[in-house]
Amino acid sequence: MNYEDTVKRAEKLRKDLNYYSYRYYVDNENDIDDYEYDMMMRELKAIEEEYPELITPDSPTRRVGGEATNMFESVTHTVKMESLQDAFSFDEIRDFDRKVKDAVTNAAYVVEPKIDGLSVSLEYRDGVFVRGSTRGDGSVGEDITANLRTIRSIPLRLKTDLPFIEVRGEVYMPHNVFHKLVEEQELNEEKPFKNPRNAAAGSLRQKDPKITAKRNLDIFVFNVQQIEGHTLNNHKQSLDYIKELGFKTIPFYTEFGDIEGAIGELKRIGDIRYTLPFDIDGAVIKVNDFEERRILGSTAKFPKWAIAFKYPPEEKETKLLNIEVNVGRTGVLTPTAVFSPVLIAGSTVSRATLHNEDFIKEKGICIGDTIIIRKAGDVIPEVVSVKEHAPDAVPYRMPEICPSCGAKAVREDGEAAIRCNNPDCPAQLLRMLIHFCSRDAMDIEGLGDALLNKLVEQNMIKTAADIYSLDFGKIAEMDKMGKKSAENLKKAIEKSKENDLSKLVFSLGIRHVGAKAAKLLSDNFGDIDSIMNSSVEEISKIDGFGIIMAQSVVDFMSMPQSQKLIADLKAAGVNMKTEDTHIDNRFSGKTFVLTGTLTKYTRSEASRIIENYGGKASSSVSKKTDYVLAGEAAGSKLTKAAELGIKIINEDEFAEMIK
Ligand code: 0OX
Repeated sequence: MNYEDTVKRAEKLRKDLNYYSYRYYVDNENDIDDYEYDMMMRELKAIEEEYPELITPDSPTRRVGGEATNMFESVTHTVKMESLQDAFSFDEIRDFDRKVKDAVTNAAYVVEPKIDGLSVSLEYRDGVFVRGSTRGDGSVGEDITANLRTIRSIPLRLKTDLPFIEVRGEVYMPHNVFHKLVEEQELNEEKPFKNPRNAAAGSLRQKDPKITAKRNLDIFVFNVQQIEGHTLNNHKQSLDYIKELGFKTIPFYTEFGDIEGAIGELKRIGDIRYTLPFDIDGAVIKVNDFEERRILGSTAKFPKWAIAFKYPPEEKETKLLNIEVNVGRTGVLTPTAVFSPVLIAGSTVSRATLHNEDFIKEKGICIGDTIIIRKAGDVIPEVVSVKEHAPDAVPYRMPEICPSCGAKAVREDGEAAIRCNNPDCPAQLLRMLIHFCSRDAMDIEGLGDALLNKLVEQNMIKTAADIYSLDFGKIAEMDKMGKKSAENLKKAIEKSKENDLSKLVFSLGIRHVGAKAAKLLSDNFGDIDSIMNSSVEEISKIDGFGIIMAQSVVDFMSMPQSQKLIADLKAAGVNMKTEDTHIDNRFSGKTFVLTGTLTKYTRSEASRIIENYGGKASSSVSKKTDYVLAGEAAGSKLTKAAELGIKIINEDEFAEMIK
């Protein structure tokens, strides 16, 4: 391709990629398959690498590329980013309407949801995104252009080359993205974000835009701050217009001729608020007409033509029927409030954790009390307070003995938890077994809580390995069972022997090791013996593992009971290896030697990858060696490889080879 053609090709790729991205992230339409999209992106990146002068600010490659900064530059907002006056009742809304009517007659209103995120300004010159900033104090914010570029629903180029426009929007984190992020943070033993708003704030103020890029933030644009080259007369018209320009506008905005219509819409939004896939913290009523807005003007703090109605967090009253104490897999006694079912923040709940003894004491909770329930972050039910004590209320006391085995339950110094330390506690065994058989673990259909309970009670199961030597004749004779069910159970147990190693590792119930961590362990080590023989140092090298998780694995594997359990499971024929992840034969006939300290992979992981691609990992360098993968502080093997003229690669080059 000659230079002229390359310029044209880059332009076309940019245009097409921006178009498909808009369709996907704004319209929710997938017009192209991921592979084709990735190939186009790769081609554009290659062109830009060779001809950096062809990089434009609206290139889709710029979304993820920005460098980390130490400081955000300040941005003075030409048009102030005002905040809103709040109202907490419809009477306050009617007061607002009266004040509006004192200045203008027949004002029409637009009502829209108030997204619970972070307000930002986006500036476009000649249709190209040139700057994005935070609201800050409304007058001066911070330049976060690089971070905003990573948000796929923010257009880098508008559909019209308008001379200038500044819009305002709210950056937020959708619920599904938030839940996934929290799951990952828990897996990595990081402190999880409390709610989607905090998560969005934390992600947007990242000094490294690459982190923001991974957070899948989104935006709703709700205002035109400034515009040149086009005239707008009212709010509704301006939202319709910016939607045409390619912005993802606030999801619904409706015009009403009078305040009662607007109040009806506030009620409607209130009714659907828990069905939306993002958080709102209210709804906004705005005077529609711009000339009327000008007449109304602003106070020092907020415009007089708009008001935010705040919905109270939904709280419900209910009766505390009981406090149940359960013994967890690790022996901790956890109290749970059981109350009359209530519909709250979108679903019916009847239970909430009471955490521990101190929590119950602080709130003064007694069985029979009328309590107030709320959903923390609109998700997890929690007991807010006691509204009224039952007439015969007595302060609740946690049991001093384990409700399952009767052993003394102890609260150790400095711990909030009360624990049963009896290793033979049937409740702990039962919990362990329920977990062992659950879907993400060994997935044994038919071996549910009730049957496991019976099997434990009848001493037919003392450890998880006993599941593999059950007497199905006896089971067939048990209440509610029969021959057919026993046969099906036998089949399900047999089938579970073939499970992938990751399921087995998860089923062991190692503290801090969830399904994802179990998968990482099995992918990295390949078989149970390698996991058992690994050190804290080796395990903590796995991306996603911290020291506490690694230590927990090593502690578990060093316990004689764990070793016996694994040996018994092995003897019963349970698979102890991960599935063959052979992908292709790109390393067929090639021998690699690993040397030095690797930072991206553990040694066993790198070896497994090489083997998965048909290669061989060897420990000593010889003429037959094809590659030496050298980490930090590599020693004699590296010297020998250099002498023999063997290709030496670093971890980045290795990563490229296995892409
Ligand atoms: C929101 C939101 C915030 C524009 C002029 C005064 C306040 N969070 O969704 N602010 C405004 O209005 C601004 N509208 C919104 N929808």
